[in-house]
Formats: sequence, structure tokens, C-alpha cells
Amino acid sequence: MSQTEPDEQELEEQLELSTDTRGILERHNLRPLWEVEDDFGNTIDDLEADIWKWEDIQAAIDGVEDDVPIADLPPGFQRRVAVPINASFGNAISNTIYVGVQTVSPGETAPAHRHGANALRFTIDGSEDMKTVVAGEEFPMADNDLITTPQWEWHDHVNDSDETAAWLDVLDLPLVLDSLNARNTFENHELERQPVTKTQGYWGSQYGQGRPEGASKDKDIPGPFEGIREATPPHRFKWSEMLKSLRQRAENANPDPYDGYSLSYVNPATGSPPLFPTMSFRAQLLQEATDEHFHNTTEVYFVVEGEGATHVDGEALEWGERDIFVVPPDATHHHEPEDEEAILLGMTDRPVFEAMNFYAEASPSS
Ligand code: 1HN
Repeated sequence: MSQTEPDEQELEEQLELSTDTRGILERHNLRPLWEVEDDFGNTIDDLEADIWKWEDIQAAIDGVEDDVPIADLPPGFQRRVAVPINASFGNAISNTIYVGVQTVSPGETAPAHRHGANALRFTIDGSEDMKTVVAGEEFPMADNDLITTPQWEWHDHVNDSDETAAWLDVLDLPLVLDSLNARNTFENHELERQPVTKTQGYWGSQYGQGRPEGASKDKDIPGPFEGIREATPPHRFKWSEMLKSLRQRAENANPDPYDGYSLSYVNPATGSPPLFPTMSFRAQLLQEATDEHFHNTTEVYFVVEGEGATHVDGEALEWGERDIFVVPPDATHHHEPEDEEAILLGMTDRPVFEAMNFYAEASPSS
């Protein structure tokens, strides 16, 4: 501290409030800003980088599957899920994005419900006979398919195959429940399985080549939310097609310096990213190390294929297939595939920042 700056003691004396003023403030639950400003931003700790290895997740979901049938779960979300918990946050991998790894055994159903949080499934072990039913349509879950469960759509998961299915659930749950405090937007369906009222392919067909008038409002069940953006429809992004698009990109375009050959999933209602108003998703093909950068958003990754490392503020998170890791806000990071190539699913809360004109990004050298 320089000689000319008043010390804290002096400052507090200058700011001494009269007994009258102090009394008025206290009686009416008011506080001077300078006495509370240090409390802002302290409800959660700084998020830290972390990684969950697939072999540990696998052991956990196998154990949970052996021990607990879905039908025995207590009332609540009724999903058999192992949830990566970031020790620096407490109840999810980050303070905006939640991920979990869910299993459904052959013959089981995860019962129908709906909620205000946006969700998607990214299939880890699936098949055409493992179906998530969303808004009246069965969506087969083949490996690496991404299927949306937009807010307030009924959804249940039905395993008609003879293998246990596993997938990644991604929701904007911490944002919706912890920050927005929107806790009363959850409802169980009266039936375990919602009636299938649509033919397979219906939702995709209405948001592909042609669009009915007022498509974003064309939901069977109107939600309690008045959205200002085009609502994301239920949609299956087949991995076979996404992979083809990635390969075409690698053949014909230059890689993004930070993300490699990267395609963001589009909201089929708008034809552009983000997939949800709160979260955006990228399929990223890495063939060489990316450049370092940092930004104020949180990024969560799932390793679709390959091995490598992501360097976060000098610390290496070494990853292999199906690992899950998180890169916190403002951390300088870059990716380094180990062999020829790797593919990541990148997940970000950037749309929330962009909605507030608040997104910021830089590279350490600039
Ligand atoms: C949910 O609805 C599912 O539908 C999975 O499979 C995980 C975690 C919290 C809240 C709702 C699902 C969830 C969830």
C-alpha cells in the first residue's frame, strides 16, 4: 500500500454513519453497499478443473445397476444415475451445466416426467431398441446419438434391447435450480410410459425440409414458460451423420485454432446454434494440438474417441475414451490429441453469457 492511500481504519471512520441513519437502515433491512460488497460472489467457490475416468464411472454405474432397480428408487426424478460432483462446487460438475451417466437395464423403464430444465442424452452404450420417448415419439438411441429433451416435454426411457444401455444426461439444472431458483417446474406423468402418439421421424420431419406455420408453438402440450426464442424441438442427431459432417469439414476446411474441426449442433427450429437457450454443444475432431485461450464460460467435455490431454492453467488432464472433464471459467487451456486424432463432445454455457452481451475470450499472447 502506498503512503498516500488512507488505511482501512481511516476509511471506516470517514464512513461512520450517524446512530439515526444506522437505526433506519437496520430497522428496514437495508445495508450500505460498501459494507456488503465483499459478500458478493461468495456463495460458490471458484470452480476447479476436474476429470472423471471412464473405468471409475463404469464400475460405479455397474454397481448401482446391480444394487438398485429403477422401480425401487424413491419418489423424485427416478433415474439411476452416477453424477460427477465437482468438489469445488458441491452438487454437480459445474454451477451451470449438470452431467450424469444413466443406465437402464433390459426390460426396465425410467418413468415419464417433465421439467423446466433443458436436457439431452448423448448415447454411450445404446441400440435401435433402446428408446427415449419424447413428446409422444420414440427416439432410438444408437451409440453417440444426441437426442434433445426440450424443457417441459414428457420423456421416459424404455430399454427393449437385451443389453444394459448407458448414456450421458446433460441438463442446465444448476442454472435453473440453484441460480434461477425455478424449483417448482417438475411433474410426473400419471403413466409409467407416456402414450406413443407420433410415428418415428415425425419431429425431425417437421423441422427439416419443411416447417409448419408457427412451428415453435406447435407443441402438443404448451409449457408454463413464455419463451422469447424459437423453442428447441425434440430431435435425434444421428452420430453417423454428424461424423460424416465432421469428416467433410476435415477434408475441406481449416481447423479452428482453439476447437479443431468443430461443428456446433443447431437448434432445428432456427437452423443455427445454440441447441438450447442455455447450452451449446460441439462435435470436435482434433488432429493436432490446439492453441491456448481462455474465456469466461464453463466447458464440459465428453471424450467420444481417442486419447490425449487438455492442459488447464498448466495442469494436464489426461483423457481417454468416455472420460468426462470440466474446464472452469478464465482458465487458460488447450487440447492435445495423443495419436492421429480424437473426438470430443464440447458443452458450454456460452449462450447464457451471450444473452447478456457478456461473453469474453482472449489468448494469453494477445
Ligand atoms: C432427468 O429428468 C433425467 O429424464 C436424468 O433421464 C437426470 C437429473 C436431474 C433432474 C432431472 C432423465 C436428471 C433429470
